[in-house]
Amino acid sequence: MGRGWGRGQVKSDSGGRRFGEWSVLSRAWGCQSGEVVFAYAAYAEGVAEFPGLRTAVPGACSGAMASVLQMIESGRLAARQSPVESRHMPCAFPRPASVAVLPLVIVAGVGSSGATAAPAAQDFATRCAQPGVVRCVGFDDPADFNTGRGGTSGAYRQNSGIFPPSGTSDYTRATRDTSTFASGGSSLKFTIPTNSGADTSGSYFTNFSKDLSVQFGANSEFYVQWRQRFSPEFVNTKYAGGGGWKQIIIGAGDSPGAFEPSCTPLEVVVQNLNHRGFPAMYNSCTGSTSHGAYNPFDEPYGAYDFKLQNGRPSPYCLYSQGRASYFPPVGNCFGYVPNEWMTFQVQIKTGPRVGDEFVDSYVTLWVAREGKPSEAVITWGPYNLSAGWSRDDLKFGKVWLLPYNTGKSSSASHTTAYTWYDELIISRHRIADPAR
Ligand SMILES: [Ca+2]
Repeated sequence: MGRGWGRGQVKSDSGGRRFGEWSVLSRAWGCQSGEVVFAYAAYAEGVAEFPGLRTAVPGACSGAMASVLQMIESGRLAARQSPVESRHMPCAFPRPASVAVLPLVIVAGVGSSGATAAPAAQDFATRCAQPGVVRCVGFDDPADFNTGRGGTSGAYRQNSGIFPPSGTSDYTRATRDTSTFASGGSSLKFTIPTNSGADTSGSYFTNFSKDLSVQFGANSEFYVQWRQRFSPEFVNTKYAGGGGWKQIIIGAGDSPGAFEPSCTPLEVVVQNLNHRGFPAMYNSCTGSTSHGAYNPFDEPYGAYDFKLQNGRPSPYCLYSQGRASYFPPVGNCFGYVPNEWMTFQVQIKTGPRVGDEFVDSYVTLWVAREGKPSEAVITWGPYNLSAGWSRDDLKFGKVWLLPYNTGKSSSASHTTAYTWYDELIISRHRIADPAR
């Protein structure tokens, strides 16, 4: 088994193409003592193993990145997928000639998700009535706001419902709002109070079906669409300590007698990563053979950059644009817009299970502004989604809606913010955009 550092052993492809037999095992980055590293671990299946790295752009240092670096160096990645190495290199932009930079190995960002074109816009009731729809939640029925046994337990061990913020019995932060809604007379409103910790507001969850019969394992395909509205404060605040609020976690469904938490190997998450103001995605709470936990869907681009939303056309949505602006005319990231009902749709198409992964899978994210057609934002794959142990046989079957913000400091004061959800649909087929 040959292994080691070497320029000649890795071939580059800056165009985002899957490259030959090489695959990226893991990628992570971080900051420590003013240095930035990007660590790559790659392997050629059945042939050799090879770790590589490259330098990063300045300004990349942040607490969130540091935590990822710690994950590398603490051995959590190395233990899972030897060999993984990280090395410190000075921040460099553009990179100095004196700093050796290995060419990149690139895996994701191309291929076909097989997603069908969206049908013409339809209202919520019409969308829910389409063939293939497995669950619709309008947040118009009091039962949609099931708080189960109440107290600190909430809807634990139930099919759907609400959790209060962890350790509390506070049901004022995830509520039914009859004054602001996309349709039907009410919505699910989360309040993000000042001085709240990471679990700012609790969560809503639902299984894909009431009898747990509809779940998606290997070689399957499903779509999740929801409407979401953001207060200006929610979009514009960079919460101290926080890694950015989540929008949705799509993860393992319950089985009889087993209540699955939001943090599962399968989880596919949409998040306002680092409060950049636009949705990004990652996979897995545990990692698996091909990649670590919280594996971001950001695609290496050129010699030292990333596409943070790889489905965006030129001028793309690039990490380097953050120094000026991620948004038009500089960048082309699809950002959050306050005070309107945006629409989000995630497609997950799984390939066969191999070991602890659904290999050759695809994930797509579309986003639409209110009254506008949806646009592709992230098109990811072929990619190995983490699947967990075979014996657990976890399948996608549950969604969590929540503004959870990992690391958020409860000692920091911020203006109270709000986000609303409405018109949640889970379907076997592509879901139409909402009609005006
Ligand atoms: Ca509604």
